[in-house]
Amino acid sequence: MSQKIQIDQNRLFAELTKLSSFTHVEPSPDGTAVTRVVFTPDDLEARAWLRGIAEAEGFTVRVDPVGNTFFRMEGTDPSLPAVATGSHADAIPHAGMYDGTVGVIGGLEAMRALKQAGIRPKRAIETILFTSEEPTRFGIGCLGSRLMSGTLSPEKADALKDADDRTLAEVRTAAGFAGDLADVKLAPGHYSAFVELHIEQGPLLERAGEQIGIVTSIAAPASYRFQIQGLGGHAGALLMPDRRDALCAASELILSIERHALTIGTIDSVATVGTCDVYPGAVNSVPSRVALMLDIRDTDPARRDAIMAAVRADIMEIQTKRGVAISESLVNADAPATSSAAIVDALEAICLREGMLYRKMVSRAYHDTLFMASVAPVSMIFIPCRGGVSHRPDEFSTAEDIARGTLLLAEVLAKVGSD
Ligand code: HGY
Ligand code: MN
Ligand code: MN
Ligand code: MN
Repeated sequence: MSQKIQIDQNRLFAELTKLSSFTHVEPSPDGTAVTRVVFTPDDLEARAWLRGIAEAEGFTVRVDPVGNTFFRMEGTDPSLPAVATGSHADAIPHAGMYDGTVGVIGGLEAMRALKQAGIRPKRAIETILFTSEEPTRFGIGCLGSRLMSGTLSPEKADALKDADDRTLAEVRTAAGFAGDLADVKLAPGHYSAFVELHIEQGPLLERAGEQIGIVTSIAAPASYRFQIQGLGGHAGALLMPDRRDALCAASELILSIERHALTIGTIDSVATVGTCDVYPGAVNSVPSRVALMLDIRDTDPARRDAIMAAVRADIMEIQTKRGVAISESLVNADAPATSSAAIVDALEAICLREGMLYRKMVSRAYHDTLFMASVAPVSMIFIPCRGGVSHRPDEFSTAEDIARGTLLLAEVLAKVGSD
């Protein structure tokens, strides 16, 4: 006879806190930050520690050639495809301790709670630790889930380079992840459902006093590299009329991107230039070259592309007016994802039964679920985060909110695991 599912809130929060200790420690002006870049010693320490938790529970562990790690609890019918949850444990520089990790620790806790309650669905349950959800090291997000879903070719992936000009192939092999990336791709129907638990990374739930977000769709992310080539020179001797200052041209490009995202007419369009590398980078030398990276997203990819077309028209003008050459290269341009109506309905039914205050909503952040959506029916569970803050050291979610989201996750895994 199975009992009520109990989430061990204290253990959950203690494990999240421990996980945050695997970090590249550096003084951070804004509080205790977490930095855990893929395949660094901190990432490998975190992976080993998570593996220890899973093995102590008797879960089996599988690691694929790019380091995606699968913690598995068997069901009663091994012939059936499993259901899965999971998220990421890598963290961008100076980040908080909840982005991604809530979904990994929460997944392990949901599995332990089901086991503890004597609930063994017919389908196996897996918690997936996805490799490199953040674009920090190799410039593209969701590396592990892109390869699992076949959205990124193994050849292109292995040729990606980090800031030290080291390829993914070199870095992953040195970190102990060998093998052919072609083996990462999942066979069709490998999972019958995938549900990710994640902090909202926005303010809507907290503002409305709601406890749960049921994600109905995920906005479509794209990223581009721009190189602006001007003419450098001496900051004193090169007179203004003779200049072709790459940084001034880049500034006009950045403001063009902001203007078109603001004026396209919807709140669903967002565009960010998050990195700007200036060459030669000396105070008394006119910038000759600038490299920018643009992150642009929208729930409607056509609108996202319309913004890019408007920016390209401005680029033509900037080049002529300033005598610079601006080149663009695409990093990724992904489609949006739509959640499975059946899983959304299951989540809603559990919220109503358990008295959880919820809303259905769009995810404006991307997640591994965006790519899992092409290989399985998906949805996501959001919990509030204080002030909607994320990707900052002051990112915070309460133990109660994390436990509630984990309970909902355990309940929905039991449900879809029995379908
Ligand atoms: O950028 C994102 O949306 C995710 O947090 N990596
Ligand atoms: Mn360390
Ligand atoms: Mn993130
Ligand atoms: Mn995340």
